[in-house]
Amino acid sequence: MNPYLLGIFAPIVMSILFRNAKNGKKRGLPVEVDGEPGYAIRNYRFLKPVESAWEGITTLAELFEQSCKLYPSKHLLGTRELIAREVEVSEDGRSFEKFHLGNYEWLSYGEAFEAVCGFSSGLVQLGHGKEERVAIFADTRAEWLIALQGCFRRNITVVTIYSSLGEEALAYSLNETEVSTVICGRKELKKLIDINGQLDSVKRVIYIDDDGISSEVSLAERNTNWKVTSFAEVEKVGRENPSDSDMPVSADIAVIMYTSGSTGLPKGVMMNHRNVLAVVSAVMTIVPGLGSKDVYLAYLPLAHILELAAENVVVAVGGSIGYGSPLTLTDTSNKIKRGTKGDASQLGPTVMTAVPAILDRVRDGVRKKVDAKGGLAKRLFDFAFGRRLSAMNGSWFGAWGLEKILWNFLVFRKVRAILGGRVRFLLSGGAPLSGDTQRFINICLGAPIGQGYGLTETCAGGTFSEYDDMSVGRVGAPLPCSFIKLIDWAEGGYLTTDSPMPRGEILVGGPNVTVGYFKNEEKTKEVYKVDERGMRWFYTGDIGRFHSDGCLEIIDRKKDIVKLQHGEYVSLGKVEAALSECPYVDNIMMHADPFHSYCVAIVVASQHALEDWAEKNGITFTDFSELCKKKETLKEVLGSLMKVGKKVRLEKFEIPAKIKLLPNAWTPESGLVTAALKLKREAIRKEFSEDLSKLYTS
Ligand SMILES: *[C@@H]1O[C@H](CO)[C@@H](O)[C@H](O)[C@H]1NC(C)=O
Ligand SMILES: *[C@@H]1O[C@H](CO)[C@@H](O)[C@H](O)[C@H]1NC(C)=O
Ligand SMILES: *[C@@H]1O[C@H](CO)[C@@H](O)[C@H](O)[C@H]1NC(C)=O
Ligand SMILES: CC(=O)N[C@H]1CO[C@H](CO)[C@@H](O)[C@@H]1O
Repeated sequence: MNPYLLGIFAPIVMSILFRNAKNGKKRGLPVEVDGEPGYAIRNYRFLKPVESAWEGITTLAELFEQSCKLYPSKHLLGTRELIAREVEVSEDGRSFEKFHLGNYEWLSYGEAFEAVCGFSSGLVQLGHGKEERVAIFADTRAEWLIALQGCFRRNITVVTIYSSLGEEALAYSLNETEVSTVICGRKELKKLIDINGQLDSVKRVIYIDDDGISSEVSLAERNTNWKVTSFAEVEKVGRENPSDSDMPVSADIAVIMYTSGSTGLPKGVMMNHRNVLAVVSAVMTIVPGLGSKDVYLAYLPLAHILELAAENVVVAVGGSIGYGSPLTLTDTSNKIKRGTKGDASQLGPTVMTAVPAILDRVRDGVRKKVDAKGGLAKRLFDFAFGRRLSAMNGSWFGAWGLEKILWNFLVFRKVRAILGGRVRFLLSGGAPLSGDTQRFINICLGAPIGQGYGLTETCAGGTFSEYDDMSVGRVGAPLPCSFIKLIDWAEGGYLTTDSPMPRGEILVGGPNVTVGYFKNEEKTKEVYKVDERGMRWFYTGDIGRFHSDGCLEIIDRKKDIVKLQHGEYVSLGKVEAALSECPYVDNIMMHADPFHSYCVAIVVASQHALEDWAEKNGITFTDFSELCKKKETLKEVLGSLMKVGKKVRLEKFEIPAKIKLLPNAWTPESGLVTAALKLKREAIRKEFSEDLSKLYTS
């Protein structure tokens, strides 16, 4: 047969066969207990939850040592050489710090193992006691992983803290865990010095050598009674005075991970080696063909379980980890000197993790660039994109086979180059990814995205949507290390007997479920429970439903459901999602309580939509915040919300009766939304408490 014809027809035939197979594929199957199905749902490939993918390996320390012995001369940890730090001044006179970064310099597995053993022995020399805890409070970098593994070899529990955590939360978590040694970088050292009066238990600080850190070091030496040592020094002393390792067992606590609670102070989630190893084993089975050829770009916070698990997965298979940062990721990133290379194009990663906010940014960046080019380039892009989209939608007339190759070469190759051109798998987690962005990345990068749903409390275990599942909006079937079960939540109107799909609160069980909250028995008992069959479950507070193929979809959040005065329930999240379709809404937070019969909302106005409306209707104003206060503006926005609400069939009591319009967007810096741009309800309620009560009284 003519090879060209084969090139066109084979993919079409394959796609038909595949599509049928995919549609019928059950990815989650019922767990049968005592012959009774429907107890919980498991991954279709594994009868029992996976605990360790490697025989005889029960801790992360053993897993690391195994890889170092298997791949001694392979690259493990890569860090970019800093060529220069420069200050660029923009046209409007503001100055920006820019980096000129060079090649990756690598430590092999063998060298990394020596560094880990050195650091581990160095801790002993420094006087760090056997049962004391270490905190790592630093950006993602090679030293972070070395320190982590160094601690594991001594059976030391590591406390992790987000580097963006506020002062109060920082002092609280270090104090609660009685940390005696803190490992930090330059800006973190500065924060520690600021609150040193509140840190009763800290005795030693190990700083990672950073350009210009010496001023903070001398400040610490003058103003605190900490013993301040550099990372390199600890490692050197350890190499000169090696001590035997003191390996943990699988039930020993590996990490206490502090997560910001939506209310009040952070909570420390205790994870043992068994928990993390189960998740590492599970993730390994779901990334297709992961092996020692893979190169991983690490830039998300290691204080987040997703990144910690991902890096340990790469170590487990003998891959390489190149370090970067969100601000130097691409050639056009904020801190990259113009004309030099970003981390991705320098490294050429094959596997990456991402949070939705970053992928949204990539998408918007590409769209903007294409729009700016305009003309033929834009038309070509839109055409190619449409052709690939209809192929993805399952149409035979879309761009398959040779046409796909053609568009990839002509159009999407340039987009792929943004992330180095070699990415073959993307792992997304932390928040739900919009279907639109998922499709965009699928098409432009030509790389599948696996999406995870999990929480710190479940050690990132939960569900995972597989790369060949082309549906959007669902979070997939249980991970091989997890069981998932739904239970009735009658108050909210969600029942496991609902048709066509069972609905209810999502529970996660399996070896992945963590030990509980540190020093917080009460809260632990509230959300971790053992059922009548002896299985331990974490109560997520999320509401989901199971599709017939065993995949989960998150549909609501328990905490966000409020009962009104007359007993009607309002799901704040659902209403917000529906009303955000209103053109005047940039962001919206619904508010309801049991003391009133109607809802109110805080709305961040979309500036250009409102200004367009004002112009068309001859409404004059001097600045946008004035426009937001005008009676007629409020009336217009309320009317529009009503219209959208009716269209999507919201109940009357679900549509806000009164609103407050805000002129300024909510950003993570303002503390009102998370880094993934999720609403922080408590913070917003606090900030606008006066406005909210006015809405109910006026
Ligand atoms: C590891 O450390 C913990 C807490 O310090 C201790 O309870 C446990 O027995 C240690 N494990 C081993 C194997 O020594
Ligand atoms: C730290 O903990 C001690 C008791 O363990 C307490 O007295 C002190 O107030 C705490 N400090 C902070 C800043 O929380
Ligand atoms: C693809 O399918 C989605 C819904 O499943 C639809 O909204 C969209 O218009 C379709 N796109 C094309 C190009 O067929
Ligand atoms: C600590 C914990 O949650 N252990 C559970 C892990 O999962 C197994 C089942 O595979 C349970 O028996 C344990 O209780």
